[in-house]
Amino acid sequence: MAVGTIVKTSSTIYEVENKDGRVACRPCGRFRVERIHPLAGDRVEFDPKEAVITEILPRKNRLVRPPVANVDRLVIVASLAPPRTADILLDSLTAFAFYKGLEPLLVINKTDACNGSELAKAYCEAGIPSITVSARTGEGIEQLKCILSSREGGLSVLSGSSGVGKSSLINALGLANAVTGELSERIGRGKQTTRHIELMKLGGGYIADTPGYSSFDPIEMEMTDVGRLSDCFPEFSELIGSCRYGDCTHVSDEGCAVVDAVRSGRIAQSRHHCYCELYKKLKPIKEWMLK
Ligand SMILES: Nc1nc2c(ncn2[C@@H]2O[C@H](COP(=O)(O)OP(=O)(O)OP(=O)(O)O)[C@@H](O)[C@H]2O)c(=O)[nH]1
Ligand SMILES: [Mg+2]
Ligand SMILES: [Zn+2]
Repeated sequence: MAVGTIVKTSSTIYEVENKDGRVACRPCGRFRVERIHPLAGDRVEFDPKEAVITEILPRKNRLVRPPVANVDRLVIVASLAPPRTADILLDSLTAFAFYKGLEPLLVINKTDACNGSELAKAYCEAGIPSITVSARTGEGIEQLKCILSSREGGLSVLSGSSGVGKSSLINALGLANAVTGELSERIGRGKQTTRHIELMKLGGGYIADTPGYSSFDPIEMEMTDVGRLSDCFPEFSELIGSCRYGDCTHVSDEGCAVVDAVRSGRIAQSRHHCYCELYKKLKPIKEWMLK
C-alpha cells in the first residue's frame, strides 16, 4: 500500500501522486456503499498495482467550492481594472479564509491597467497580506511565486470573481496552459458542475485554479457560525475588548469600539459594511437548521 495525494479528479477516475509518480485510480467498492467521496487534495492510501484508492486519510479541512480538501492558503485575486472586484466579495473572501483557518493572500492583478498599491497597503494594514501583480507584463509574478512556493507541501487555492485573471496568473507562473478569457468562462461553468479539479505543482506544494463567481453565499460555503464572525476581521480584534457591552454585536451597538473606529476612519467602512451584511445572513442560522 502506498500513500499519495489526489491531484486530479474527473467523474470516476482520481489521479494520485507521490514521489514515485502518478497513478490513475478508482475508488474501492466500499466507498460507494458508504457514500465516501474522494476530493482533490485528499491524502489517500492506494494500491498502485491494482490502481485502487483504499482509504482517505483524515482531512484538515474541506471546501465546498471548489471541492478540494486540505487547503492551506486562499489566494484571493482581485482587480481594480474592469471587471472591478466588488468590495463586498473581496471582504467576504478574506473573512471566509479566516473562518476556515486558511492563510489569506490578496493578489491585486492587472496593475498594468490600474495601480493597486494603495489598496494593497490598506489590506496589509488590516492584517491581510497583499501584493500587486500583472499577469500581462509579469510585474510581481516572481514575488507571487516566491510566496506560493514558501510553504513546503502546501496547497493554495485561487478564488475571486470571473475575469480577474486567475487562469492568466496560472499561465504567468508557467504552470499550465490554462484557458483564459471568454472561453474559460463557459468551460468554467461546466467545470463547476462536473466538479473536475486539477492541482498543479508549485514548489513543494500545489495550486488549484477555480472558475470565478460573482457573489458569495456564506451558507453554501459552510460559513455559518455568527459567533465567530468578528474573529474573521483581524483589524477588529484589538478593539473588541473595548466595546461597552460584553455581548456587543459590532453592528450598530452603543459604545461599540469597532463602530467608533469606522467613524474615525481607522477601519474601512466597506469592511464593516461587509461584516454587517454577513452578520445579517448568519444571525438567523441555528445549529439544528444545518443538520
Ligand atoms: N490588462 C490586463 N488584463 C489581464 C491581466 N490578466 C488577465 N487579463 C485579462 O483578463 C481577462 C480574464 O482573464 P482570465 O485569466 O480568464 O480570468 P479568470 O479569473 O480566470 O476568469 P474565470 O475563469 O472566468 O473565473 C482576459 O481577457 C485576460 O487577458 C493583466 O494582468 N492585465
Ligand atoms: Mg479562469
Ligand atoms: Zn462592538
